[in-house]
Amino acid sequence: AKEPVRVLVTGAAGQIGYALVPMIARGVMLGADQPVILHMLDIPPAAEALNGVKMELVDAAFPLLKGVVATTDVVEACTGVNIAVMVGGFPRKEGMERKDVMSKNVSIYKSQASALEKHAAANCKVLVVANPANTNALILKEFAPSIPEKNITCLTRLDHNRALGQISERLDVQVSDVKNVIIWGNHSSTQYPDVNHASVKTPAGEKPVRELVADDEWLNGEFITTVQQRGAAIIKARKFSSALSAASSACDHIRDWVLGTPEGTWVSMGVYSDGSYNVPTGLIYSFPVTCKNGEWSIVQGLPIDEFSRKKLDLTAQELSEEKALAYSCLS
Ligand code: NAX
Repeated sequence: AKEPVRVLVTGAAGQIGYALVPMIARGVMLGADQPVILHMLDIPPAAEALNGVKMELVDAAFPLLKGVVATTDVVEACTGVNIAVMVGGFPRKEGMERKDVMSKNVSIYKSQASALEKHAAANCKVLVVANPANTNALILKEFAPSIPEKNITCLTRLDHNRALGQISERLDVQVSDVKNVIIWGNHSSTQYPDVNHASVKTPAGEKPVRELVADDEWLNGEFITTVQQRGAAIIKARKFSSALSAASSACDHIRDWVLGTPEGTWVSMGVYSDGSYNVPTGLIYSFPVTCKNGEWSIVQGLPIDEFSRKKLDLTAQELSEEKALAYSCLS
């Protein structure tokens, strides 16, 4: 039998946490043959609710779940973890300045970076979900210098999956037959959902999405804004932000990273830029990646047209500004 993998979920008493922990305990993230021990962290005001989540995990009698740590102590939470899913953060409340929200999250991610660096298992893989996701991940990277930068990522898979969903609905095809969309850049409304290299499996073989949709106006307009603004549309409809789709996409992100992407398929992940596609280094930016043997690599050599170039640069620009704002909170 396999040794259990320890998975940390921060903000585990929140909405995404509540959807995510049962998925992990059922094997959705790491496979149906992989036992897990869940580490759940939240802050003291949420301690009682967190304990309620722990009670429900016990009550669900998940065969793969070999233990649960529920704590408000960041050191206890981080000790020995192999995977860390960082969902906890400070939300933007009405009337708050961007700088104030950034400042709260910078201090959270700075201290959690140190705890992970000191106490997590060697080679721990980190996924930051909490917003501003790319910049929180960058702060975590800066303050955990001994964790390899390849191990620190942020979630743009939800945006990627939203793009697949929109194409599938538009063409009335199975979502599993659509592949290789790309989310470039920031997990924000400047992200660029790109279908220029995406394809659909048809009885006549793989066909480009652009050819099948045959409506560049929609693909360059409404499709992009729908994906960019989907989070707001969910809040409007549900009165709460996306939770089940965020949790499911976080599982997809980790599963593909650990177990690999299928041959011929790529996914989107926020990773530390190495300058590929002339994206500035020093940013956590979403790229198309393939994964093998527990490592991601950026898909190289895709042609970028002028329309796309502008959009790649715009979202990079926003990330540079967020980075500057985050650094101004440190001093
Ligand atoms: P909730 O407010 O329901 O839950 C957040 C939880 O984090 C709360 O239980 C809170 O007590 C806890 N928390 C706060 N500070 C903490 C700290 N220092 N250490 C540990 N826990 C802490 O928010 P939820 O809807 O679950 O969303 C969580 C985060 O995901 C938010 O930042 C949200 O903006 C972000 N999202 C990111 C997405 C992505 O694709 N990257 C999509 C979904 C979501 O909007």
